[in-house]
Amino acid sequence: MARAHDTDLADRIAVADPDRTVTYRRLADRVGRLAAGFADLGIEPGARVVLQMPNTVAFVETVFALFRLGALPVFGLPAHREAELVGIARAADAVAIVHPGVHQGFDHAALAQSVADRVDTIAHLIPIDRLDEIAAEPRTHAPSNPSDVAFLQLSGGSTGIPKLIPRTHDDYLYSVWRSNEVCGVDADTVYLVVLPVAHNFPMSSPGILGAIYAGGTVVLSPSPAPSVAWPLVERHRATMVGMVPPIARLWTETAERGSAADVSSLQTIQVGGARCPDELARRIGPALGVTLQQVFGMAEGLVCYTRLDDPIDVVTSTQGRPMSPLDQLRLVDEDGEPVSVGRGFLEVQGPYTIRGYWGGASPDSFADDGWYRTGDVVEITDRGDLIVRGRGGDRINRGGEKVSAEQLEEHLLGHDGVRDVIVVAVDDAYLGERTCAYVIAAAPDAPPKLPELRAFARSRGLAEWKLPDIVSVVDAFPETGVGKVSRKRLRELLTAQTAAAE
Ligand code: J2J
Repeated sequence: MARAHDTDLADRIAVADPDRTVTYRRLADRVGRLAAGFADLGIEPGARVVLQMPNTVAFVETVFALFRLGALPVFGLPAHREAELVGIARAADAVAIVHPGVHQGFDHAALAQSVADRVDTIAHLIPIDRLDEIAAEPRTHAPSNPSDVAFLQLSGGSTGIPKLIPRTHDDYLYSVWRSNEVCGVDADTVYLVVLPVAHNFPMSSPGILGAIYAGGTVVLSPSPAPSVAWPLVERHRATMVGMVPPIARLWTETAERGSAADVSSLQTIQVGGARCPDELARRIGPALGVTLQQVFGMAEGLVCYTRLDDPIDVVTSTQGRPMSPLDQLRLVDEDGEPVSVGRGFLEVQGPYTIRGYWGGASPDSFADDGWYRTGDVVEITDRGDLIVRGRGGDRINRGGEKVSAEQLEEHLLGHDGVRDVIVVAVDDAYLGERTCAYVIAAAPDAPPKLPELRAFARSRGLAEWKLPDIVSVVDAFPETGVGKVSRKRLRELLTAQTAAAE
């Protein structure tokens, strides 16, 4: 892998956003000063700090400063609201929240304060624009052990009690290093971030850590919209970008219509987070003049990539194969028994896949021998490539953002007009899946309406993407055929009924 010599690196651009451009020298200096500043506040090695930060240079500086100190960033998202942040902060016993103040018209300072009011361990609320004031004279901090937990990621579709994912320095670095090899990342790579940067995909596949590890450049876009992101591609000559399928569709259609922006520097577009329809996959390369790379990954570990030199039909119809020869996969049926056909629920173990959540949450997510149960139904081709066919009905994949059916049901059940509710995924041409709440009304003559239930879920402190898209009022749920009403079985039956009705 081509790496910049250290002497050259100092003056190269490490990170840029629309407002700031920072060289490696400046980044290193700033990280040292912020690490000292966090330590002066009383944040100790091992302490957890919830980040709710938009796509800016400050995010990168803060994450590296916490790493330097040995404190653990907990990767919240700007879209999270009170219910999520309280759950995350409690599960992590967090001592601080770093927030953006007023951002896109929303008062995150007030949100952080209400979280602090409810979570005793929170001692510091740090607005991003006060990071400068905190910064102090750099000093040496005791190095972390490679096998220490480096940070906590969030599991997609967490229920009421969030599943926090403990990733260690060595496991994550291995995944970043291997990703760089597979994705051809080197010192000439200019990696553009258009997804929320705290997601595992833009962090590590190969993401900002891959680009920085190789001495390349990271460019952070505040939005994935072509009108915002393409001028940044042009200005920084971005070579690589990772996105979810709905964004890929938007970029492809914009390019097919003909656009004035020059995006010819782009070499690779990675698409993952949700299933990329084959039809879209075939259009991306020709429309944007790039190599498409499909990525099937998860914050718990396993990441699969199509290879840059794979035959075009493999690239457009599969989600690739594991990045490491040490990743082990097996397919099982609903009861966890091995299947002999090449299709089933995927379970995985390997050098960078976790064997348990933080604090032992959700033990059912792991088989008795520690393998991670992904919940995804996949098919493995003769060549060893994976095709994602779906997943169990507990989680909706809304254009890459995951929604826990169970969590939304719990919240909607709190509404006076709802006697019972089951949340399922319905197919959607743009997002892949949308959220449908089947509701049995408390008063059949006055069933609750969609806007009312959305407003209610919002008032309970849920992120916007988790609010129901569709409400369907029914008199009763289908018979499950078993004595005990299993919500899992009901979700499956309703999903099947909805699909049949389309
Ligand atoms: C179908 N489903 C997919 C794909 C993820 C790289 C890329 C993505 C993530 C991510 C990530 C999919 N086709 N190509 O962490 O490093 C669904 C699966 C999976 C879940 C994980 C990375 N790519 N998925 O999306 O933790 O259901 O990670 O189990 O957010 O997304 O979600 P998450």
